[in-house]
Amino acid sequence: MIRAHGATIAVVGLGYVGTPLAALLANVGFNVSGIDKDPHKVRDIGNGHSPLIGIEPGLSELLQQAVSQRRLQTGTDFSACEAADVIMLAVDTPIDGKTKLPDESSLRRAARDIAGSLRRECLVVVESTTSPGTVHRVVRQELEGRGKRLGTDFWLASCPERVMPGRLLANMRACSRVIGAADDASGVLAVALYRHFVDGELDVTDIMTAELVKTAENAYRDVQIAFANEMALLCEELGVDVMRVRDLVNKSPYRQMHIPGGGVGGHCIPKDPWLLVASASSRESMRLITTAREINDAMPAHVADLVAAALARTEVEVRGSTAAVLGYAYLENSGDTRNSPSQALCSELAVRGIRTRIHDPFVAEYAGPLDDVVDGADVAVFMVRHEAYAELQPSHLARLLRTPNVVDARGVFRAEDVISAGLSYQAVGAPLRTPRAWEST
Ligand code: SAJ
Repeated sequence: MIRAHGATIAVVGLGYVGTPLAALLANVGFNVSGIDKDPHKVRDIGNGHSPLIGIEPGLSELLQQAVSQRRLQTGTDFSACEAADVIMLAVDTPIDGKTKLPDESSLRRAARDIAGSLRRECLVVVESTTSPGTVHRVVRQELEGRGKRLGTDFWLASCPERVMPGRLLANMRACSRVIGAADDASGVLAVALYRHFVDGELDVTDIMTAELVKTAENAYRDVQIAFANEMALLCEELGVDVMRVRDLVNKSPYRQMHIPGGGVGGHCIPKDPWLLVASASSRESMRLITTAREINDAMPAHVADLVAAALARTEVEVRGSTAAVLGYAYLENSGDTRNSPSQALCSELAVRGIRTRIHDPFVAEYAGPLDDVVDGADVAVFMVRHEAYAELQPSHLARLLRTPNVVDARGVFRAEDVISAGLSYQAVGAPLRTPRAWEST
């Protein structure tokens, strides 16, 4: 059935993964039922509209085509699973904000609902990123708990997504995928399924390995970013430009020093290291990965310190001053604000008594005129390298700011351009730069 497109597929969870996945599966010829607990998402997608924020090239067209060809239906109940040959789980797998422990409630609830609806032999695939060991401990347990038998009533695979906002469909088609299979038959079926829409390699392994690969690839990136951030802090102390250091380090073979900044946001990198750590017998044994998280999570507070220091050098009182925060998304040219470092920065500035005004051209709530946000502020803090900011003239900022301070957490500007406009310039990872005219005073 799977080989011949005849299969009926249920996609559980219509978010950043489930929505493009359902559209893509319908587009390659499967009959797809999208299931989500949110009736608004069900309605929007059922009408061919994507509920996702940000620009996702090709997604709206795919959704409209799938719905018009009646290959994609949506609903909130799990009855669609009864006729499914394949059920794909793409529900959220968050961590608890305080304990940093995995919150498996969505996954367990979805697995339980599937187990209650299973009426025929079915391949169950978990696309959600899970802490190593979770697919067996939660999904397989719920299915077998209802008397379903692996290899007879269901097959089981874990194929963690590798999407990126702004490139959901492109990544889903192009990226190689790791397929963790509970047994050989599950692996054969999962490969047959993914071969229909994945151009990348399909690497079959066991489920635990697949869960480890996914969480490790993101923990690895987080550690790389933390290294860059720690180097930035040292370079500020030593009065050296970290980006110059990075350029020269990366000339050495096999080096790939990442870019320091105002923090690490998004839906993957801040979360997946904690999913990985949770699989260890003790969190204390995972010191590098947990320390990297602490370093990256401390960057917004560091930017707040740079802002307070910039203000302290001018005659305004730090407490009661105003900072214009430019960029609220977690990534350049994106409207995605999940785990935004700018959110943490605003809280840190408030603790220091500094009022904030926010601008972001991609976030509807903050997409008003930039001049209104900067006009009369005591410092302009650039947290995201949106294209619109890189095109800004520092002289324009100088005309608007009440006190001439720029703090740059994302390498938006060249220091020379900013100080020649009469502004002080403090970049993350570089010494403070001030206009030459200030040196004589
Ligand atoms: N960041 C830095 N310095 C860097 C790189 C990123 O501070 O050198 C910050 C970004 O500003 C952002 C956060 O880290 O706030 C995450 O950035 P990201 O480029 O990793 O973007 P994400 O979160 O969308 O990551 C996704 C991940 N993909 C999957 O989970 C499938 C990640 O593994 C990928 O490496 C990344 O996309 C990508 O670049 O494809």
